[in-house]
Amino acid sequence: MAHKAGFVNIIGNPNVGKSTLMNAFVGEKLSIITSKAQTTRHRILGIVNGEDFQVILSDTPGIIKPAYQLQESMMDFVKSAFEDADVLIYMVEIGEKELKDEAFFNKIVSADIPILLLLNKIDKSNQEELESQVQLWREKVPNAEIFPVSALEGFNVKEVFTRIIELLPESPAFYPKDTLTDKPERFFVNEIIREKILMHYKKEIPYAVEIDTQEFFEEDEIIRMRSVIMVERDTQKGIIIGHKGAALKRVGVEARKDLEKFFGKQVHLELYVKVNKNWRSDQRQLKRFGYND
Ligand SMILES: Nc1nc2c(ncn2[C@@H]2O[C@H](COP(=O)(O)OP(=O)(O)OP(=O)(O)O)[C@@H](O)[C@H]2O)c(=O)[nH]1
Ligand SMILES: [Mg+2]
Repeated sequence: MAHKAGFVNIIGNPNVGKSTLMNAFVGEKLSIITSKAQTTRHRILGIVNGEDFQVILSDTPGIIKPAYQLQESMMDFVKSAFEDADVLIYMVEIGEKELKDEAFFNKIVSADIPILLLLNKIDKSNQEELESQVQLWREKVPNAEIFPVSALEGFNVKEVFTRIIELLPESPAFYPKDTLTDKPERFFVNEIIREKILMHYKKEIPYAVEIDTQEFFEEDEIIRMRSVIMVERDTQKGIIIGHKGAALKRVGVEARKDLEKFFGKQVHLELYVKVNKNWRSDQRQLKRFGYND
């Protein structure tokens, strides 16, 4: 059989389960997952390699109307995912009625590449609701093939993968066959720490935070890391640290456990908190943190 390879890009509203799906395909926790919207801020590649195929998946941020520069950059990642897709996965969740951005939606319905519309979280649904939802999306996106799935429970995930392989063009691999992602180690350190921030702080705090891992030294027995948690204001710094440092300590302990699992090695993690006023609206800073590239 001829070798197949191509880009399969996952887009959709925030919180529908895009990252859960990518991790399920790859079999690794490459993308962080939380119950909060706008968990994913980057375009993250997850590569599945087989003897005669290479599927290059892209997880992307949920589609929103941008309110500040960081969100503009997030939506640029989504736009780029339209440009190089061989197959587009449009993920919606049970009960969802429309994509929040009409321009993106119009791009999907007029796309000339195969579209797989994945109706996710069907584990939360029943037969009757499922049938009416499938009907609804069939009318809205007539150019798509519809698959009801549960990314969380793995329902229909294999079947979708088989269909992806069928749809991929014949092509040699784009990346060496042992490649899993395009992101460097420090990126995953940042993300694992940010996941703990999303989990443990409320309201605007997680959205005002960016992580900058400044040191990553791998020794024989241990990896030593030093990361800065950046916030926009002094009051946010106080909240992150918490009474007698307890809140920050919890983030550190939980992140270290996950980092040890991710890297398969003992980890020493030093965390600092720094105020960096308005980093979310500063083009130069955003570029430094890997947005706008
Ligand atoms: N019940 C159920 N929950 C799911 C399923 N897939 C994902 N979730 C949950 O939905 C929430 C969001 O999942 P994510 O994978 O982070 O969603 P996302 O689309 O990547 O979100 P953003 O990155 O914020 O755009 C998490 O709490 C997941 O556990 C599913 O099939 N069933
Ligand atoms: Mg995500």
